[in-house]
Amino acid sequence: MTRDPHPSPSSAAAPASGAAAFLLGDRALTPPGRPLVMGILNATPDSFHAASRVDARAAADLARAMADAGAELLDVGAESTRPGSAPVDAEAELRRLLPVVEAVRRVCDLPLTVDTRRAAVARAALDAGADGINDVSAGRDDPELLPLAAARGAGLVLMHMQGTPATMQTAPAYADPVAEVRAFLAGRATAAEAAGVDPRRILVDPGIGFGKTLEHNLALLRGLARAAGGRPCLLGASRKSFIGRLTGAETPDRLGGSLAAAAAALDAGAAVVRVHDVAATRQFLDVLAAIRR
Ligand code: HH2
Repeated sequence: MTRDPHPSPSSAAAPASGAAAFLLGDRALTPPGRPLVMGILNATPDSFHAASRVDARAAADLARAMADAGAELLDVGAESTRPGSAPVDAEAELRRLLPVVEAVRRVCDLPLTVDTRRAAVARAALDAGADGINDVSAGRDDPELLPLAAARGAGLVLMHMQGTPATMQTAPAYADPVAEVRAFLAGRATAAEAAGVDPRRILVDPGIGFGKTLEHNLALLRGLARAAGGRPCLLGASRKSFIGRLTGAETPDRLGGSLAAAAAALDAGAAVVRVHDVAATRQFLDVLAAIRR
């Protein structure tokens, strides 16, 4: 990863070893021949992986530990979007999120995204030092979110989801998941650009587990590069239920399967992997990338 407070368009646009460079706020990030590792912090009482749940005090410790373990970005969310989850109201989301963003910012300067579908929440987090917005609704839930990202020069993750978290696993259906996710992501990226977002600030994400069966998730992991359509891509597969469906393992025992998904991200030239296990993922990717070189 290189950090350049004054990125030039050419340095941000030059692809490095397969994965495209991108901007997160004013930071130019260049994947070093493998996906950058983004650590997950959840300011929630109910995120599906209990070890990712933090309050402000625990967030400072976890952020520091993740930085020491080799995290290159962090993502903080305050609303679980696991299958069957109900939305939290904006006030509660902000009450949970802000102290955690502030605590993370006090202990480390890593590039930081906030996982929210709400412009008001994102605005407050950007004011508190976040660099980007990770929107699992890809700008569909709040019409103010794309204009906010544009106005603030924020990084923007646009994720595919079929349905809503409350209902998405009821009966997901696709004729061709890779082609449909690719078309959706291309359309949302175009919408973001139309709202004024710099294309170098956009990452796309197939949304593993968001309105997908096991077969849909596997098709997207196989077809990740095609689904991304040439844009920098983020993959979030860490400890998700497709690993349990394949292996019978419960959430605390899904690290091995998560690393297999990280290998798929490396092979597809993904820019970022969003993970719960920073140390193991960094070591895995560093070694696998060296072998593949
Ligand atoms: N997955 C989760 C949440 N946010 N954002 C992106 N861009 N991509 C993902 O795959 C993704 C995401 C779900 O994981 P987690 O945050 O650990 O769980 P929960 O939603 O239960 O808090």
